Amino acid sequence: MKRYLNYINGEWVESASGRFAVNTNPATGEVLGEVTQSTREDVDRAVQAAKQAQKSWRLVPAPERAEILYKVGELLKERKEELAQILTQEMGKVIEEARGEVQEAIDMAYYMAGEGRRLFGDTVPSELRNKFAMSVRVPVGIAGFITPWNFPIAIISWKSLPALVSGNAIVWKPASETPFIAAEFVRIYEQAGLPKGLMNLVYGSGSVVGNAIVDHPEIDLISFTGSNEVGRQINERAGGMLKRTSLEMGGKNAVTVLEDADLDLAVNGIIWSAYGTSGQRCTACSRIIVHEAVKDELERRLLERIAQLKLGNGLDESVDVGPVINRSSLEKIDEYVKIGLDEGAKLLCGGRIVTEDGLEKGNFYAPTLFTDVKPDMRIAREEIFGPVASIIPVKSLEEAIEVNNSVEFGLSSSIFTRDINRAFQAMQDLDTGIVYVNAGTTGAEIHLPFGGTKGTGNGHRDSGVAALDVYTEWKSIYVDYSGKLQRAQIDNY
Ligand code: UN1
Repeated sequence: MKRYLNYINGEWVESASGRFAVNTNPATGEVLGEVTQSTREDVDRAVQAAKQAQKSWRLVPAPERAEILYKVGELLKERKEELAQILTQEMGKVIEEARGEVQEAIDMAYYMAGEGRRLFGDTVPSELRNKFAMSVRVPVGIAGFITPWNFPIAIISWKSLPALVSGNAIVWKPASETPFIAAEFVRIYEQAGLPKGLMNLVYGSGSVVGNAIVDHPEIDLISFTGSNEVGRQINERAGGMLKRTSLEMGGKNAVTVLEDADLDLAVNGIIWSAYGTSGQRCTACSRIIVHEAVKDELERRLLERIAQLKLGNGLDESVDVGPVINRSSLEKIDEYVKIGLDEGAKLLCGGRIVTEDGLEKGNFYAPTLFTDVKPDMRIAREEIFGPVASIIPVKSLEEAIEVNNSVEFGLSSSIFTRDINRAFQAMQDLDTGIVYVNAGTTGAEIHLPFGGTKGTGNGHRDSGVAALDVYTEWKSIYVDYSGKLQRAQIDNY
């Protein structure tokens, strides 16, 4: 059986705990290998290595650091197909989407490598004569990463590439469900020539390894993507130590379909964003807010399309919807369907765990659609993270926006309309970090900021140039070349 070990200070090492956890394929239940389970001491060793390595890394010119990122991009590109296969086997998403996810990491590598020659600060006039003023970005120090299984290579690329190009070192705990792709990503850094100690991988549970990262006094910042519940705990623990936290959490994203929309296009956008990745994206569409004039027609077309979706092992190119990540997720989704039925929502299709056609060994849930859902029902407010969408009828654009904004999350939203005035009204009033017009709620590109308002995050952004704000401190520098004491705010007035 394949064994996966920690990567600390440039060495693949087993935890002293001697414990291993098995990793399985969610489509087949097959055991893929086992993974070392770490302790607080392992985290501390990783932090000491990171500290040592960061001392010299911060002095390496950023364009030189970026050379390694270009190499990472090249290696990812060369190994794209192989990485996509690994990703599908341990995470379950269909192979086409897995390729897309690896591409997201490639894009991020080249984009952040370009930052090596930018990392812009400001040069501004001083208010005094013969005095020079500028601000530069400097690394924060050691970044602790806790990342999820749903985008196991894209999300770590959003975090690690900007962190490294700006001169930080990393201690990373990947999700327990996706350890293999994590190891491959680290191997790519290794092959690209990243100096030892800058990228440390520590496997284990959130309660041991995750907490050890959050609590470690020498880790300067935490970047986390995952559930709200865990994000809040992290923020409380880290907040007391005045650590910077960048949190990317839940979503309850809606597609709004107005009465003038191109319905075929809207259906395509909804199917892709509600049932793609089996609904396990933070950006997934889980609410469909529809103008009552087109509700029946939209339902009819959606049902027709859902009936054609093929469930199965994501390695099969003809499959549209893969499994969900594990048994407990399957049960949680099923529980939400029961809650929806109890609340009086009307089930149009799906609503069950699939056990036929040889799928019984995997975690398959039938694509599910509810209608006549009220905005205050739990299925319309809470994140389900599975292939379940709810139709909520409304009478106007204003009502649609109100419903869209009524949830605690604010990640992504979308509107289908042909009316430019109403499209702009929506862009202005939809309270989410990402807004799409005439496209579904998924598909963010890496050179734009990724993140959300309200309960989705705490004001930071992953990816885009905004990511640099997470991994750098501003240093303001004044150079007085007048040769005398000049007092700001005094001598010039
Ligand atoms: C996520 O679900 O956490 O915009 C990330 C998208 C992808 C990233 C999703 N590019 O759907």
